[in-house]
Amino acid sequence: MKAPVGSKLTERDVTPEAIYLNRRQYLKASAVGAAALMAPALKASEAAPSADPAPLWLQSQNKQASSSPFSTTEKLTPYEYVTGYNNFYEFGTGKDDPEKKGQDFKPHPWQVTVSGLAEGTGTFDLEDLLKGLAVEERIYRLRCVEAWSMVIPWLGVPMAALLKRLKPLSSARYVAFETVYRPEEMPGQGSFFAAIDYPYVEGLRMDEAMHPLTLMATGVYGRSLPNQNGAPLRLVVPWKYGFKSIKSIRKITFTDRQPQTTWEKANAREYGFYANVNPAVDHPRWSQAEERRLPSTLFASNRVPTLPFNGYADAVAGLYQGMDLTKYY
Ligand SMILES: Nc1nc2c(c(=O)[nH]1)N[C@H]1C(S)=C(S)[C@@H](COP(=O)(O)O)O[C@H]1N2
Ligand SMILES: [Mo]
Repeated sequence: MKAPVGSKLTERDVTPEAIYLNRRQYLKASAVGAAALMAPALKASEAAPSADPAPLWLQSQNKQASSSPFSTTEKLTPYEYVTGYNNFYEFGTGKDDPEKKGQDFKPHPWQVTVSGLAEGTGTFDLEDLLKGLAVEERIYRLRCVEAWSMVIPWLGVPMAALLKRLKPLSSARYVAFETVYRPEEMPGQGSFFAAIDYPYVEGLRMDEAMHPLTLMATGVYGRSLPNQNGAPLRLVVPWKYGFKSIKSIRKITFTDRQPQTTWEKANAREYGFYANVNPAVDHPRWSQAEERRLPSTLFASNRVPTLPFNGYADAVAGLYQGMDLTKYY
């Protein structure tokens, strides 16, 4: 296996979770309440691991992250699982393919093309797109439609802050996202037997995209995103199944029509546009009532009940008032 681009260490050599856990101990010991919440989440002395291959501007923006009151206090899923058990079919369908086969992918330099119903259309360098936006740490549950889940400490900017600077027109009712298409760096995209169409596409209703919980992630576990987690920029929508959280975003399009999404195109009966986590609506081939909270083993399967909207119902159920969620799954 190759080391990450621009470094001699592999991610596992640097045990960032140890750094992370130390910091949490420190936060607990030093202060409580609002003051602690406002403190920078990452101290200079606890810099991202040296394996972080991102450009310095991004490392430094991520390092200034502040903690968020939206974070869960549940036990974090270990770094090895967050970065070693992934779905990123562009690199293969095995859970360890993205880490193993994703290391030749080059997420820098990066540009994002914005089009459609907005004033701020054009192609932007990632640095300019993110400039001046405050990064937050958000510890969220991630619930995959396959019925496993993790607790992940993301870094990122509120999607609303990013989209507002693109000045969407009032006629924009949806926002669509597209993953980069680079078959030469993403072996799954070139595969003749690909399970899904590429580029991967996703979308949100505008009010979902602007919701305060919706994050444009730029990092995880105190460092910039590893390739397998969707470097350099990926969506995180914690109340929806994981497949909505599109990785390595290259295009953003504002539109007045509900965008097509990859998994709906692949199998509309099994995967809908909304994809809100819902224990009451089973997948046609399995129950969604419970999930395996990773790590789970043969002896400790770690089953926990799945909660409506993945536990974020208080914050988001209002977005779907009057909608039949068995129909709009
Ligand atoms: N471009 C792209 N984005 C993607 C996927 C993918 O295959 N390709 N998989 C999705 C699925 S099914 C899940 S569960 C999450 C997994 O994110 P993680 O690997 O960072 O935990 O990414 C989502 N985003
Ligand atoms: Mo998923």
